[in-house]
Amino acid sequence: MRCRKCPKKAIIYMPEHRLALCAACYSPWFLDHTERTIRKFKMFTRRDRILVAVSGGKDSLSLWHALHALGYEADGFYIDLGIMGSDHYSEQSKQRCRELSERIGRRLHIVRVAERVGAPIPEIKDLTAREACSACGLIKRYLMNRYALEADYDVIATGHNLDDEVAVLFSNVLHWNRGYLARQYPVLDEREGLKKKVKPFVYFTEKQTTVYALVNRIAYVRDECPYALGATTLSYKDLLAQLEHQAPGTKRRFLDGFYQIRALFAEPEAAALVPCSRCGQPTTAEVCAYCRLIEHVQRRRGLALAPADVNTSQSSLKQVLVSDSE
Ligand code: Q46
Ligand code: ZN
Repeated sequence: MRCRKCPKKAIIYMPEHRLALCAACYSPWFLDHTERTIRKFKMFTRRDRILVAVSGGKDSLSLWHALHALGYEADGFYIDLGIMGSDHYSEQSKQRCRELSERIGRRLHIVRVAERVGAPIPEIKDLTAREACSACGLIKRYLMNRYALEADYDVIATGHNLDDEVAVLFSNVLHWNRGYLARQYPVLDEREGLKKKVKPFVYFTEKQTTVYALVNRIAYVRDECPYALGATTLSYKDLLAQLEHQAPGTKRRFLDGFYQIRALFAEPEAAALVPCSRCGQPTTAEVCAYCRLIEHVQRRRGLALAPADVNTSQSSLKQVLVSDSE
């Protein structure tokens, strides 16, 4: 098959766009589509400072690379979860992030969960009754938001792709999770201490972000996190892949159709956010879930509470957090 834009051999055919492209024509197409999504949802401008949450995987590293290539001011933010496994997952992931940081000349901030919470994710899982992903998700959301606030970034960007978003949407519809449906959107505006969050890759399939990483020789971690069971999500992805195969464009239509009616799920009154009495970050309770988790972990470990995370003022937090940067 030939490239639609030049006589070279195509490396990818995208049936949903009825488009075949060669390696040289693929990146310009991909960047153009990234830019269109950013504008469509008014995600950010070239005056904004963007913090890209990078995990070492293909989606987030491709996002960082693409935003830099488009001329945006984008730095990386890596959370070291302390997950080892047989392939030293966290170490490898961090290394891939460092490599891209050096290559594009943008700053990579690194925060270690073991230092902030008092234990790495595998130990937190053992010390609490929580699933690894539940604790991990809570910690990542908290640290990302707090870091973006303390280091004065305007927006947090994540590499969620179309396959992720559609599988989550499918699951939320299947279970009528109205609260989650209300918040499933490529842009969540800033409010009461919560930074703006955006997903510029929301219209790209996993295959498309992989091809972008390969064409641009971005080294990424291919292994999944050992806790990524995801059996249910994977079965949804398989099901949706079948539907997409039979009728290309189904996933995109499903997602766009939902975005048009999403307002139906808006909660009449979102719970008011107040500053956590321990750390000052926004929460609906007196003490936020992150501070409660830290207390639980440190009590179980018999440690004294870390001054960096509990009962500290905003100014000293800034020092503590920014000192982790690399
Ligand atoms: S990193 Fe963390 Fe994921 Fe690993 S422990 Fe679960 S949530 S699977 S994106
Ligand atoms: Zn708190």
